Amino acid sequence: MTHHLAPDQQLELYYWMRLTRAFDESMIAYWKQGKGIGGTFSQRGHEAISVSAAYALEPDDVIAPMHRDLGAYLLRGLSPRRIFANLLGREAGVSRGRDANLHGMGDLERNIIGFVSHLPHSLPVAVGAAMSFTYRKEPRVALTFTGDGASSTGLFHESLNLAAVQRAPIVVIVENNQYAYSTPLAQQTAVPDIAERASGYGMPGVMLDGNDVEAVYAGVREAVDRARAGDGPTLIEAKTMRMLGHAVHDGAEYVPAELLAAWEEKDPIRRYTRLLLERDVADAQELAEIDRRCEVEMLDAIEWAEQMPLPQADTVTERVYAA
Ligand SMILES: Cc1ncc(C[n+]2csc(CCOP(=O)(O)OP(=O)(O)O)c2C)c(N)n1
Ligand SMILES: [Mg+2]
Repeated sequence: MTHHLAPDQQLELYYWMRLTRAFDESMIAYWKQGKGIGGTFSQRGHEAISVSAAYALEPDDVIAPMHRDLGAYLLRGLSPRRIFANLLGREAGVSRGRDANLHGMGDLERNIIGFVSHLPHSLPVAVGAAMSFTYRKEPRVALTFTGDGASSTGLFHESLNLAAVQRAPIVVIVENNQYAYSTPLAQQTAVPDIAERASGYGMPGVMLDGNDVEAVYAGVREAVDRARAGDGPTLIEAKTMRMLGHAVHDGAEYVPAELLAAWEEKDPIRRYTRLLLERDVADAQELAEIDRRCEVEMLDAIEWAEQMPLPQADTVTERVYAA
C-alpha cells in the first residue's frame, strides 16, 4: 500500500465511520418521532467515502462537502452538538439555525465551504478556491463531492473543463450511489462508469470501491498528493449505494429489495469491522467500546441541542449572504 495506515489510524477511521452512523441513526429516529424540523438526508452507505476523503487532507486544505458527507463535517471538527443544534434550527448550530439542515454548514475557520446546493453548485466554488491557491503559490488542495445525478448537469462539465485547463489543485469525488432521488443511474446517463468521463476533460479518472474505507483513502490520498505537486485535478468515482430514501420522508419503494440486500452485504462498517478483527488491530470488546462512546456522544449532543435557544428574531437578516 502506498500510504500505510498504522493501527491507531485504522481505529480512527473506524471511530469516525461509527460516529457518522450513530449520528445518522439518531437523527432519523428523532425525525420519525416528529421532533425534527429540517430536511434529513440519510448517510447510510456513504460513511467510508466522506470519512476517508476528509482524512486524506491537511487542515489547511479546503473541503466542500455535500448533503451525504456528515463524516467529513465531523472529522473536520464540527461537533455532534453543533451539527445537531443546526438540525434543530438553534442559534448554537453551525449556520446559527439559518437552515435546519446539512445545507450551508460552512465554517471557514476550519476551511469548510458551506454546501451551496446539490446538482452541483459547490463544484465551481471549490474550483475557484483551488485556482486561488495556484495564484498565491500556496501548497493547498481543494476537495469536493458531488452526486451521480449532479454529474450529468452542465455545471459539472464546465467546472471540470476549467479545472483541467487551469491545472487546478482539486480532487472531485462523485459519490455514485446509484440513484438521484428516484432516478436510477441508467436512466440519467449512458456512461456506466462516471470516472470514464475524465478523459473527456483531460484529467485522470479513478474508480474506487466506495464501501472500502482504505481503498478510498489510498485513492484520494494519491490524487491529493498529485494536486499538491502541481499535477492538476483528478476525477474520482466512488461507487456505493444509498441504503435509505433520498431523505427521511422518502420510503424509496422504487428501489428493488434485491439490490439493497446485495449492497447490505457490502456495508462499509461491517466490512471494516471484520477486517480489523482479522488483522488483530482490535478485539470485539474494544470495537464495542468505540461504538458505545459514539452512542454516548450522540445522547449528549441531542440533550445539549434541545436546550439551546432558537435565534432571536431581530438577527434574522444577519449572515444570510456571507458567513
Ligand atoms: C438546482 C437543484 N435542482 C433540484 C434540486 C433537488 N434535488 C436535491 S438532491 C437531488 C438529487 C441528487 O442526486 P445525486 O446528485 O445523485 O445525489 P444524491 O442525493 O444521490 O447523493 C435533487 C433532484 C436541488 N437541490 N437543486
Ligand atoms: Mg445519487
